[in-house]
Amino acid sequence: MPGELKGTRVIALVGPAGAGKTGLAEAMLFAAGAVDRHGSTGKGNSVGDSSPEARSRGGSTETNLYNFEYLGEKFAIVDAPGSIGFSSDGARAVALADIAIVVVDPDPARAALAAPAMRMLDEHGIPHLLFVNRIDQAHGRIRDLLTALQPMSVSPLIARQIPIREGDKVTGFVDLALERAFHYIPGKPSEQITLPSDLADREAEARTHMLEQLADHDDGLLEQLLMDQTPEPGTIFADLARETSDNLGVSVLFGSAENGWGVRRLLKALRHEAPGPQSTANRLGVEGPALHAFKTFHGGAVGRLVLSRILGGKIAEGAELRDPDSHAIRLGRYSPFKATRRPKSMKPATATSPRSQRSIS
Ligand SMILES: Nc1nc2c(ncn2[C@@H]2O[C@H](COP(=O)(O)OP(=O)(O)OP(=O)(O)O)[C@@H](O)[C@H]2O)c(=O)[nH]1
Ligand SMILES: [Mg+2]
Repeated sequence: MPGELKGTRVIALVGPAGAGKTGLAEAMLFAAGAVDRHGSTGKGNSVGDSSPEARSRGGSTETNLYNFEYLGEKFAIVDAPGSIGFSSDGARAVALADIAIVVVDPDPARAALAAPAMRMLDEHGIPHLLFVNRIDQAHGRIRDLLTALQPMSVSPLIARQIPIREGDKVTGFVDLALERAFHYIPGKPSEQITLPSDLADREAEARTHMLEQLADHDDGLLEQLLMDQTPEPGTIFADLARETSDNLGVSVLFGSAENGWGVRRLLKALRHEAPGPQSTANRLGVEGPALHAFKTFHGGAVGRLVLSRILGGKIAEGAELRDPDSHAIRLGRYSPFKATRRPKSMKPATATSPRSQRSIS
């Protein structure tokens, strides 16, 4: 499309405190090759939560920002604190994201904790997925979790995977779109295996349910299903992408941030299905270049540092901007968001000059 905005896609991680958002960001950075060690917030060696406050509290106290490239495409992550006392810190940045991932615990008894995040995403019309984390600790059925979560979502939840279990433990998953089974390997990409024969009926039932959900918004697919034809994977993935971008359905994937399980599958889903900056510009009613500030730091040698996302085109240093009340503001020094590295010091990113802007564009 001519004039379509391209560039870094911004992913927000939201959900209850302790669900594993900062851990998932770490796992995504590691799986994408942005960092060479898979740290953990539990062990105090994660890229995010590097401030003394977050380390001693054992949870995020402010929003962590990261960026990475995956298979040649650029992404930034906004990792918002889940704890109520700190949740306002991430709200503005989350509202500017192209897509959000709601990170939840597999225990249905804790499902209600995801309600505030799900409500906020629905209210703002922000496309989102659900990632059921801590699958290494899951005991119950994912179906029961989805039944508990569904009332919190305006759109239907679409299970895209079913678990493979050995005894009580989840040891892998079947991707329902690809009809491929994978076995988790700690610290390594999952290995493809043949679909366990005892899962064949369950897989067929779950896949049919997923396809029927997609057919609610795709007459061609509905016709194929009625005629007992097997749809092409391309059709299924295009429908899944549209369900997400148009807020028609919420894809559900699962895994374990701590073990890196299901994280490459999640990255691939984001790569193929996350909407880009143009959708967000449309959602926010942005026409032409606009700078959206989401956090301001004042004081000391820093002067004023404004973290912002630029949408709608380039903005030069020194440009005159208008605030929502049409007051003129001169843009100071501008510094693009630097590549994420494991922090050497415990300090968050700081600016080098007064009135700096740091932007994701
Ligand atoms: N067993 C297990 N533990 C996990 C997993 N993911 C995260 N954890 C642990 O859960 C705890 C909380 O993880 P965080 O990533 O800090 O959670 P968070 O969602 O960022 O929490 P807030 O920042 O407070 O909102 C840490 O001790 C992690 O090591 C997982 O997949 N399996
Ligand atoms: Mg966190």
